[in-house]
Amino acid sequence: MINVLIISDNKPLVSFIQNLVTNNATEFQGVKFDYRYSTINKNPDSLISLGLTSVNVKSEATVADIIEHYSLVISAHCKQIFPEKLVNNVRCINIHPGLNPHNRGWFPQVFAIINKKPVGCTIHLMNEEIDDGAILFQKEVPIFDWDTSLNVYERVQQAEMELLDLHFCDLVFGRYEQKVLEEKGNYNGISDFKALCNLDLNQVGTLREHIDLLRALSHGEFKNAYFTINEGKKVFLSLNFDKEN
Ligand code: 0FX
Repeated sequence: MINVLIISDNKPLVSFIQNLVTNNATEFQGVKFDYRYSTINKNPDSLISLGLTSVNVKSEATVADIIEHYSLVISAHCKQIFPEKLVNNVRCINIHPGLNPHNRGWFPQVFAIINKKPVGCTIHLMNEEIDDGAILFQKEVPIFDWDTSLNVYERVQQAEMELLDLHFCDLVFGRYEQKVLEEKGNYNGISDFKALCNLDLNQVGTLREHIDLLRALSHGEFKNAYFTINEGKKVFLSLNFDKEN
C-alpha cells in the first residue's frame, strides 16, 4: 500500500484532486490518500466539509508520524512551511502558484504585475528552501494590461488544475524527470507585500507604474492598498477594469 498525504488550505484544489482520485480509481488501486488542512488556517469550514482534518507540520511528533506512515506528501497551497526534517525524510511535492524561480514566496502574481517577471504554476520537489527544489512540471500564463491580481490568480489556478489533470498519476508514482534550475531567482515575503499595500501618495512614477501597483493589489474583496489620513485611519482602494469586447 502506498500512503499519500495531501495538505491543503485551498478548497478548489482539494476538491479537484479528490475528483482526480475518484476518476482514476483503477490506476490508484493500492494507494491510500489522506487529506489535511493546516492547523493555522482560521477559516477551515469549507475544507472540513470536504472531509479534511487538521495537521500541524510544526509539531515534531506529527512530523515523525508522517515520516513513518507516508511515502509522499503533497502540499497544495498549504499555509505552513514544511520543516527541514519533513522534506529531507519523505518525498514532498509542492504545487506552487508561481513560475519558479521568478517571484518565489508570497503572492507571485502580485509581484509579477509590477516587476514584469513571468508567472504561472510550478510543481516541484521540496527542499529546505521556500518554493525551491527540482522542477517537475510548469506552465506559464500571460498577464494582460487590464488584469488585476485576481484575474491572473484565477488563470494560474486554472493552469495548476490543467497540470494536475495531466500529471497527477505521474506525481504519485514518481514518473517524471527532475529539472534543477541554476538560478535561484528572487523571493518576496509577506513583509514585501505589506510594504506595497502602504501607498506613498508622494511617490513619483509613470501613470503605467501607478496603475500596475494598484491593479497588483486589487484582488476581489481583499482590502490591500491603502493610504492613511488623520488619526491614522486607513482609506482602502482598488482598481476595476472594464474592457470593451
Ligand atoms: O491558496 P492560496 O493561494 O494561498 C495558500 C496559503 O494561504 C498561502 O499562505 C500560501 N503561501 C499559498 C501557497 O497557499 O489562497 P490565499 O487566499 O491565501 O491567497 C490567494 C490570493 O489572494 C493571493 O495570491 C493574493 C490574494 N490575497 C490574499 C490575501 C490573504 C490578497 O490580495 N490579500 C490578502 O490579504
